[in-house]
Amino acid sequence: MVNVIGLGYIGLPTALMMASHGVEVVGTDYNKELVDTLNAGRTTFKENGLDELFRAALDSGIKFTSEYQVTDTYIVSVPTPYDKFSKKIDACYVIAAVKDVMKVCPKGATVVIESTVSPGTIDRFVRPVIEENGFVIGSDINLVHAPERIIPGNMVYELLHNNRTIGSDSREVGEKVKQLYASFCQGEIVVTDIKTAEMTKVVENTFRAVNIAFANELAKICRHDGMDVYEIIRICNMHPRVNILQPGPGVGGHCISVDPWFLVGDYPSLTKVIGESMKVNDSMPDFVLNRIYEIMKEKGLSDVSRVGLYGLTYKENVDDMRESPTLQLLESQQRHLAPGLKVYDPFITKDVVDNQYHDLDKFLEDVDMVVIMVNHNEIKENMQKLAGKTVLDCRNICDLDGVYHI
Ligand code: SAJ
Repeated sequence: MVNVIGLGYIGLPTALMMASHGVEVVGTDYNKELVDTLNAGRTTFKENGLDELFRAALDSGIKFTSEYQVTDTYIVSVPTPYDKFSKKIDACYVIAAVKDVMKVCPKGATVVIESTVSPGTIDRFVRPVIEENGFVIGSDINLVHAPERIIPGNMVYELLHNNRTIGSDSREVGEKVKQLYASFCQGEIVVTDIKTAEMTKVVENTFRAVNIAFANELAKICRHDGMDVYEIIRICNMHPRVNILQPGPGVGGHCISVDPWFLVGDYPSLTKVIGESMKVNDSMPDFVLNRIYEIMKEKGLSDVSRVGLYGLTYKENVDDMRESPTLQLLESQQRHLAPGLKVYDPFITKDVVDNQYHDLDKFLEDVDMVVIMVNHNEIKENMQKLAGKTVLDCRNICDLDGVYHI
């Protein structure tokens, strides 16, 4: 039986996927409310195909609880934030989860860390916890790192089809865990050592962060000198060896905006490109805010409270607001003591910020300028409703006349 620890954005779909592919699974989370919601037959976030997967897993007998189980395999999938000051990984949740696993796990168990961690984290923080509990790693407890790679918005498909990496001290243990993931994963599963697995995961997200930062910097250059960044990127990407990502209002989520900082925190003198890239991405909400004021001036608009931000989540078609550029922009605007901007997002049904709307038509009635922050399908489908408004399109999805860009 597999005990999946942490039933958030990664742990839950992973547990469901394994259960619906014939693995006996118990999901554990310290958040009792979350466990109650799952036991009441409801998922805790929106994701393509998640509800269907949930039902299949329930039919296969998955269980949810707050208790750690006595079993032979544990998958730890808890958040790994970074310390805002040192930029280093904050491994407290991983450490706490492994400590709790140690209280119940029998000799011979395998502990798989799925959470993204910086290279060396498992050596520095996880091994000592296991050893302090009197276990010898390799003979009493097997330790494995199997970082997840799925993208919110397409998690279920990617769980099935993405290639995976398994890091282990021993090839035999790595191969055993590979078989477990192969119960559902149709991609190639590479077995390597733990530190290489740690580094590859962080490098993948850093590569994407640096590429987005490059696009964001191009957007700033092009804005400065009146060039069309989207047309330039489109043409450059026709070159067989160029693949530039898209500029945007900022980089959010718990991954691309977090993981590269781990490297900056651990290797400060060696991460010039990465560090500067993260700063460029972090500067984008302020860049958009300045752009709003610039456009308002040009259009003779003086009432900031009649500007509306369309989109509150960190990216399209998800209900996840972690590190959302819209939230960053609002925070920055509040520092200017200006009246609040209005906000609407079809995916956010609870009240989370001031001046938030839950009805698109009412939101549009109350604003003269709309800032497209996220490329939700719903926004694309309702684009005609923005006709006649001043529109700042931060995602290059609006084809109305006279639209402004970042
Ligand atoms: N963004 C841009 N321009 C782009 C692409 C993205 O501004 O061209 C922005 C998005 O709007 C969003 C942020 O970047 O705010 C991050 O979104 P994302 O779609 O790039 O990535 P995440 O954070 O949702 O998921 C990433 C993925 N990593 C890679 O593609 C290398 C996913 O595969 C990982 O599993 C995930 O991080 C993770 O959990 O680590």
